[in-house]
Amino acid sequence: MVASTGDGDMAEPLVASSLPLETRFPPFHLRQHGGFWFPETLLPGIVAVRTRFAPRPSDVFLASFPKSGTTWLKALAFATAHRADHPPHAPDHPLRHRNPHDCVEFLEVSYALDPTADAFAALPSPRVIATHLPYPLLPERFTAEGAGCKVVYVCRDPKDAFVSAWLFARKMAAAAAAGAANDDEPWPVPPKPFGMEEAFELFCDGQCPGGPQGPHVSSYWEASRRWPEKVLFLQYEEMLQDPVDNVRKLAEFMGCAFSMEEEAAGVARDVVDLCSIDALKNVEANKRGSRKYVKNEAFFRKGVAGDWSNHMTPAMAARLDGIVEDALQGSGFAFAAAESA
Ligand code: PAP
Repeated sequence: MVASTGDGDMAEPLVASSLPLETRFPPFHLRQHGGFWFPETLLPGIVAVRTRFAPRPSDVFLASFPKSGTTWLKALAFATAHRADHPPHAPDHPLRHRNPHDCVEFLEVSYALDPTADAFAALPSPRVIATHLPYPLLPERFTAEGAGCKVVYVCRDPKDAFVSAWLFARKMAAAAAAGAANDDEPWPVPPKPFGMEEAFELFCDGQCPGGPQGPHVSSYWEASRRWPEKVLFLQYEEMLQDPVDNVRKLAEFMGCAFSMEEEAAGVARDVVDLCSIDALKNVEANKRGSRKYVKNEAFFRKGVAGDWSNHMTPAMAARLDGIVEDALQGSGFAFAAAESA
């Protein structure tokens, strides 16, 4: 697989097969690029984003390390940005019929599907677009000073992000096994049980999709300190504690703060209710729909803080906390003391 690095026509092509390879985190082969691990199939998209994506000053990117609250943030930001056209209490609201990942697409996934097209060009402004890319790999034209674009980042306690990622990977591995049994499309990583210990070692070493988590988080934290008007840094656990206040923060940052009339009418609360995990779990498209590699219901599991304690030993928790703490050292950000469910 060869893709241009996108730094101009003369740039060296990026040869995926020459990048470090990790084959143990199912269901995709991972390749290391720019210090982070990505599904190999995404590399052409990651490269194409840098050359082809044409940012608009009104764009809002929703960024996250995988399994940190992306689906929820997509729903909240979409409902907030489009509330004039789609009031949150409306029975035909898109989020009552569609999965949040269909309302807000991933930049690099879209370009990976067709690196020559710009699927986002047809979207009306303001566009809300998601990414799992770390800050240094965002397109330069997007992050450049004066570009006007904004980023909302959500981070999550590493232990809960790990447990969520491991269980999600197991579901995808099971789908891979079923696909292999049906002699469907071949899966890159041969299906086999994905044990907790193996997953944990890989996650601790950063050899997981988007990994390592610590540098991913610190890249956005530092950007949010440097350019607070451009990068909003949210925490999943704080969103769980006070979702309405976080939606207000989100709306204000996106340039569409709730008016006094909206506040009086409880619109922020309506957005939160529309996007609650229980409401989304009940949407037909989320109950029965599926995507290429996984059922939509897999995006809505527990949605709580502290579920790690049902899966990890205290020693594992301390080890992972220590790894992420070390990575965040000197950044000025630290995850709050661990909660258990
Ligand atoms: P992604 O990276 O594949 O897009 P992402 O949405 O970031 O996944 O993470 C999924 C987690 O968010 C799941 O956590 P869990 O496995 O610990 O339960 C999922 O349950 C949780 N989640 C999804 N929707 C919501 C929501 N509306 N409110 C709170 N948490 C949610």
